[in-house]
Amino acid sequence: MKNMNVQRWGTLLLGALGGVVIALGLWSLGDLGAASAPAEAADLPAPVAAAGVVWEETITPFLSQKASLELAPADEVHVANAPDMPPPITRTDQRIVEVHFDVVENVATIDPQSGVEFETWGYKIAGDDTPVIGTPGPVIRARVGDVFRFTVTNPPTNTHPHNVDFHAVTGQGGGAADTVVAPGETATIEARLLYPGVFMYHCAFGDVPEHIAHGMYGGIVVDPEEPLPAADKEFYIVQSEYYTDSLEAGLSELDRDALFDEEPSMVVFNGTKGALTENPLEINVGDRARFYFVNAGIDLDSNFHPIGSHWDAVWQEGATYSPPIRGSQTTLVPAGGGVVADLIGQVPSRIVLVDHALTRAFYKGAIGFVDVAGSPNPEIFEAIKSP
Ligand SMILES: [Cu+2]
Repeated sequence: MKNMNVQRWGTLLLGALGGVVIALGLWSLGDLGAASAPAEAADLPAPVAAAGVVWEETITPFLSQKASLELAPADEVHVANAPDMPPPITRTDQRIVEVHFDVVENVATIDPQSGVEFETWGYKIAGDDTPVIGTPGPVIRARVGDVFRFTVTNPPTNTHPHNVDFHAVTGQGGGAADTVVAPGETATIEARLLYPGVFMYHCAFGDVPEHIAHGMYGGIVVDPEEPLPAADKEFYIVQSEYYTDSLEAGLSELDRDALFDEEPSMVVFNGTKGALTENPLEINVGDRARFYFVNAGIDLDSNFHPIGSHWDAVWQEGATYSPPIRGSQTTLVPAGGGVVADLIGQVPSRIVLVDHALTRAFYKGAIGFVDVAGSPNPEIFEAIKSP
């Protein structure tokens, strides 16, 4: 996509030149105004164009003809189960990326410590024998401009129709209208991935909050044409809510009053309470760790914070075409949104990932650990007097 880079920078240059022309025009208008205005108005500074604001007519890539596209290389990985990420897409051309999901309906233990069980619905990689409860669904990874050929199968043993709305897909309902599958049915869509970023997907069939409350969501990462700076470790985390009518051991039911009132009984990372505390993520001192984070909601915004660290870089709203902000403490992730956030392992420690609405972290499950291994660095931290 060398041509695209040239085109993009050309557009930027034209935009910048346009800004200068507008600024000069406004400046000369201001000058004219000053000549005929009362004396006090003449003291006002001349208007100038806002520095650094360049408008690009479009940020979607030039699309190679769909009929000319080949399948992505056989060794390129496009799906993974949380908290793993497939490696970044390194090719520079557009391809067809094929992904096949099976719908999962089962009963799962969503809090192993207390033994709370719940009827969970979700998605799994078709043909994958890894034991998963299907929530969150697998992460998908492709490259902007790719054709995303997605197939979903609802096994005949299931009892409900389902579908998928991809926030990365441009088309009716993000694909939901054309992926409705009753038990025993299979559907396929092809969609052009027009924007890079990290996006939510979810079931959007029937009583949509009910389907999401049972666990039908996940994330899709669309890599930009110009890759992000390399990270040493990458992780996939989904925040979500359960509305159970009980927190006791055994099967709980969906609490519809709590769902209506937007008062979840559990707020979790990666589908079960304790998923990332029983199995901490591991990095080393010096690592840049990147989190592809989706807030599936249903209802709560997430205040994503790494206790004992910083977000070194944050691509807000997961919009990776735009530059990141640097050096943030807590990033706000709306329900139905995502973020790409980096931290750097600076000293050996346990970094605690939380939704910093801390009731959710300490009482409801929105907490996870990142264990940083390596040598201490007293230049950055040391305890001077232990009690
Ligand atoms: Cu569904």
